[in-house]
Amino acid sequence: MAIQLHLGDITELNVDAIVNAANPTLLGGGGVDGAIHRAAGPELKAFCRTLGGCATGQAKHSPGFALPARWVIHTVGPIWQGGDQNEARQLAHCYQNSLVLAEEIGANSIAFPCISTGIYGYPADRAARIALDVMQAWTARMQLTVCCFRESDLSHYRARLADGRRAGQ
Ligand code: AR6
Repeated sequence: MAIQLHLGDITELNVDAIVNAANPTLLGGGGVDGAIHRAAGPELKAFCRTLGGCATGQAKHSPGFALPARWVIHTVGPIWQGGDQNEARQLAHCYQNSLVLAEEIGANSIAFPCISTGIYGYPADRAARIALDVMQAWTARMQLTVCCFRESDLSHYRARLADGRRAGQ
């Protein structure tokens, strides 16, 4: 199955699992995290209190509560510090660990935001390459969507996917 690109609000997507770009407390924040908590309702925060936080690169799941998605997979992206602090590896771990967890809980479809590219400052084009490198290995197992909130992010993904097609991937 081809990777789907979507421009819009991830909280509206009717998929089995949406991924949240959270912080290590898992207790909510701004950006997509704030939007997910608002749309899911206060039960999400109450549930997340029981999860005991999450380390960078790891993932934990919760129900979606009032969201159309059945589950939320919370992952914590790296804060961009210039690129020599293992950020690329940690970002790849976010995608990989979210996918492993999604498969464990039985999700057949999953939507990702552009993790770390907002408040955490990761350069969007580099992040798109990492995200797609990990996702490409999962296309036979799950329906994958990248949910971009900004047109510019969508352009990065479109360009990367077109490069891949030209290279015969
Ligand atoms: N749907 C989809 N994508 C969105 C939405 C939405 N409703 N809202 C924003 N984005 P960010 P980070 C995009 O800042 O960089 C929080 O406070 C946004 O345009 O949400 O990983 C957490 O608690 C960008 O492309 O997450 C952490 O403290 C992408 O989501 C911190 O921010 C990620 O931007 C995490 O920072």
